[in-house]
Amino acid sequence: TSSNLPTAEPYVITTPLYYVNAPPHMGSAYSTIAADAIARFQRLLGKKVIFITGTDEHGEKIATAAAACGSSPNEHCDVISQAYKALWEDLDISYDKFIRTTNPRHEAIVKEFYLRVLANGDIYRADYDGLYCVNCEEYKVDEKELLDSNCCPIHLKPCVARKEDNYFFALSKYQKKLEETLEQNPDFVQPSSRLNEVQGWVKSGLRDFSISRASVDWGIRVPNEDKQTIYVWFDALLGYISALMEEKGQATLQTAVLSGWPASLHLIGKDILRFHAVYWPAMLMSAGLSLPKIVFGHGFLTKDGMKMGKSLGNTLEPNDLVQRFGSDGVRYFFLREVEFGDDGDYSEDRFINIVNAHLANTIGNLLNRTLGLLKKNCQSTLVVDSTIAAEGNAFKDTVEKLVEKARFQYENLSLSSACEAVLEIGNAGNLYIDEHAPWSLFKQGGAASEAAAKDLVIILEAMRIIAIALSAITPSLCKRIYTQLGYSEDQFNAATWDDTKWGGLKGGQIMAQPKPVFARIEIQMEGDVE
Ligand code: ME8
Repeated sequence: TSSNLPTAEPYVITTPLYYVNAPPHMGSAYSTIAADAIARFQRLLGKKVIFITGTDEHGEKIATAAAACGSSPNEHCDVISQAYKALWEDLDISYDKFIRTTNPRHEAIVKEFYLRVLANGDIYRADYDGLYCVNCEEYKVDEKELLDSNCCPIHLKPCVARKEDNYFFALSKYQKKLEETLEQNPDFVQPSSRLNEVQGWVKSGLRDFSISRASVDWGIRVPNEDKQTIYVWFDALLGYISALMEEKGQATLQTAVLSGWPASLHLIGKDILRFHAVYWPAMLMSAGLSLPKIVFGHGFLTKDGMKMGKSLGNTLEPNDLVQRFGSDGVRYFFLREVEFGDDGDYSEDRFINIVNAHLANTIGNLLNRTLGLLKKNCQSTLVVDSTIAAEGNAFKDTVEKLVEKARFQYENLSLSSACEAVLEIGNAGNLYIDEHAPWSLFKQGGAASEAAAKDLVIILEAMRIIAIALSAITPSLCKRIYTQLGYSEDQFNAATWDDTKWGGLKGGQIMAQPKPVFARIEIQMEGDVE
């Protein structure tokens, strides 16, 4: 029977599990938007996607943040974790699992994992003496990386000298295996410039790292120890596995792993590359679990050249952006404007220019003009199938090539180029309508009028294809386009990448009343009077 057939491997994609020391900012939103676009694209391809996000709630940094607000750590985590969920809702983030590391089921998984690594002989006790950055939650082993007065180069705050009796993970034992892994799987770390960086770290020699804290109370207890808690990173990374568990049933590594491990893609910022591409694979090897397939480290959103972040306080407020410009504008701008993998700077002028030019003009305006003409001349009804309308027409070939290009770029995680390819379809459509000028053909009547009616079908078919091919980037806008074309929301939700093939629109299909799908952002100049 069908239930005995092996199920296809799911596509498991993760964002970082964000610290709840402060509410989300545009940097956290950026990673999540990118992950969402990739998840949506994979769903279009027909994959069973498990999209994991969540919050990292233990450790010194969180305990300090809670105390500063006068809350208990638990209350504080509830509030901030909720703020993440609310923003994801406003940004149309289609996550499947939201894991909080204070979930008791996650804690059970962390302890089981710790005991496995211990049983494998990779945990020992020793004194640690070093410089610690609380904002990174990391001992700085390489003091050359620090700025003057032992300041952390990312957070610009002095690292503090710490001496503790801790448990250590024997990372150095995995040096050779990690070198081999990186050599044999050059796709493991992406983009490739980051692979070189990781190989450099590994080759320069790996040092064991401390995985417990005697000085921190807000954390998961080390099994059979009452004085030490597990280091946040030895806890949070396991969230990627525990998130896979069902809400009920046994909380064991085995059940979680069977639900979809290993991850297909960990999407992270380059600040936490060492944890994901060095520590995590070694931890997994020690516990006898498979490695994720790809770790992609994207760049930073910067402000005046410095990483935008909660600790520096130089952030851009995503809620504010969404309220002013809408989720589609925000998603589109960052995915289109920042070459995925590189750093990118935000400027409001640029934001408004790009979003208006691409979404309001190239796409929105073209759709609106075309539907207006169809209403006026054809009672909003398509005169013929789009396949017939496009017979022998080179425009169709152009669209097909661009769709192929977009797919290729999405598959390579080149999200900006994917947007570009889809927008090219819009540009081609604008060119086509301007060259053919159906509005004047309709005035001539007869055969000219028939040709004009076909031209409208051709443009609208291109719009339909855009609505699917861009739906991973701007889902709400694309849904509005699709329903303007006379489809239901359910039909939009059920569309797959196969539907980007030319020929979806059929003669007789009735379009909705034309109304703008994307409102131009009007700039309020300083000194403007209402
Ligand atoms: O590191 N530009 O959480 P975190 C782009 N809890 N992306 C940025 C960014 C910026 N300016 N600032 C932050 C942690 N990010 C750990 C992760 S995972 C098991 C534990 C994004 O809240 C980027 O993805 O500090 C970065 O890696 C992440 O937020 C750090 O989030």
